[in-house]
Amino acid sequence: MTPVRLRAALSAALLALTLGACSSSPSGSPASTGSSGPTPSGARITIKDFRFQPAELTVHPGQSITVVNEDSTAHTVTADDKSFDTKAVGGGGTASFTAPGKAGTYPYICTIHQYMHAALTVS
Ligand SMILES: [Cu+2]
Repeated sequence: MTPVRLRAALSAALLALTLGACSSSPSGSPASTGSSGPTPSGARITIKDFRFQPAELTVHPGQSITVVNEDSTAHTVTADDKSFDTKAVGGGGTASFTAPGKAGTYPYICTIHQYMHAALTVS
């Protein structure tokens, strides 16, 4: 091997090393940080014993929310500002509504039992 060829071979080897190091560097999966944000899907409000559960629910704008009435009497999920209203959901019944498109906290009540209240947060 002539010195020139040797140098060429060496630099080729170096190049390969460098490329190898590069391509195998930080291409790992972007560590999915178990975001403790709002549940993206399957949002649900359960009504039981004249109470909304959870009392505070956070959803995305426009998200669909299922309301499950586990009581034997009818209830409603009605925003104070009327931005959503399931109307009466019969005992054992299910309804759904769409969260407002605007971020904010929306207190709501059951219009039949107005001491029942809770809040929906859109963010
Ligand atoms: Cu009620």
